[in-house]
Amino acid sequence: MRFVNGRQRIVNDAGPGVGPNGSCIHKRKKIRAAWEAGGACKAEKGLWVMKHIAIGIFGAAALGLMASAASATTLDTVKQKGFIQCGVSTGLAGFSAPNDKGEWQGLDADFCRAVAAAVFGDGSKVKFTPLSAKERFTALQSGEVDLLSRNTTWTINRDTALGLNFVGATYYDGQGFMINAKKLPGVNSALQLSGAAVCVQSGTTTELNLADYFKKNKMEYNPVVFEKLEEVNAAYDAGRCDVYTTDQSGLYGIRLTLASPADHVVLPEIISKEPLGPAVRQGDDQWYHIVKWTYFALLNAEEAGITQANVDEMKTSTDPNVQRILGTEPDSKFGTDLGVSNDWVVNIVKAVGNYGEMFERNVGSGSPLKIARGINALWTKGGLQYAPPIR
Ligand SMILES: N[C@@H](CCC(=O)N[C@@H](CS)C(=O)NCC(=O)O)C(=O)O
Repeated sequence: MRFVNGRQRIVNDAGPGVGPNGSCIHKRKKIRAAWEAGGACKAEKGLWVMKHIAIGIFGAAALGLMASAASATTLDTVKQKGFIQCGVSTGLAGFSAPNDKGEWQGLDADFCRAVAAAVFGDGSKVKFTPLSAKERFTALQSGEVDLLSRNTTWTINRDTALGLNFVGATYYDGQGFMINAKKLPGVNSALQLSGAAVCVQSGTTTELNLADYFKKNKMEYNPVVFEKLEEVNAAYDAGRCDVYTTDQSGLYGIRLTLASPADHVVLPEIISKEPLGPAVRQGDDQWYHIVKWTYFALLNAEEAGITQANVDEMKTSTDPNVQRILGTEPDSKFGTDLGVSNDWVVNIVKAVGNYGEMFERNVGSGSPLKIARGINALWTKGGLQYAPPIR
């Protein structure tokens, strides 16, 4: 097989992750040097000492403020501002993308609404921050967003060194390849891709798995790397690379946005495990539990047959499991133990439906993507989606 794009073209390598900003340290050093210089001048010595005392007092006050800000939980700050700031993608169909009215739609966007419904009883109390792959972790670490719900793979590095806590896998995925079948007739396996130019987004597990896969199979490839999704999509659509690789769900979403979707086929190989899920910052157990149990509530609701349409009716159910889930059993306190109201699951399901409904509406049969439930079916239906009980 001869590939049209056989030349090495690394278009925009994002490089390593963003570290802490050193410019403040530099500024602080400069200020200190200026103070020391002031201290050397005899006439200003008294003033210098007074200034240092004042700095000490203000510094202590500032530290006090910082300490109280640090001890304010995410739930407190979210409640105070009245909404959840949710980090999403810049626009990936099925997961998080604005519609023509500018409303964010998709499985990840709806998960943000589910958390808002648990916290506020109102799924609309969310603001969305679109983030590229490279920007997403800094946005969560710095507190710019309260929650990252952005087709992000749960890995050990992200769960430890990056200071995040993943709450689970809201979508079990794997990495795949897409080609333009008109341009590459006869290619029906990724193992035929040696020598190909491969479009990929930087700052992703995709980039790393791609290297592993070609190395393991002793094949050559030319990475064509961009930071922004629209750049990768445009390059692939313009035929600047032979192959597009990302999470398989992403390929189906991206295919819909291409000039002629029907020309493109997703190859059968899945080369990695990509458990995609929401993540929060480490160090705030209560918030972690709220987000984690929102996910489990969505699954438990589906398993118990509680839907957006029947949730009000289900409130009168005498089934003890349904009563525990919906907070209708006498002396129910699972919600308040979590830090939300006892009807939190009622509010979640009213806002977005149960997990199955969210799946079908956004990526499944009710969506243009038409992805089968597959391994994302409930464990009771042979899938991997399994939640601990509400009891
Ligand atoms: N799941 C992988 C890949 C996630 C990813 O960022 N994929 C790209 C390509 S589908 C994407 O969603 N881009 C959207 C954007 O940058 O807004 C990861 O967590 O590293």
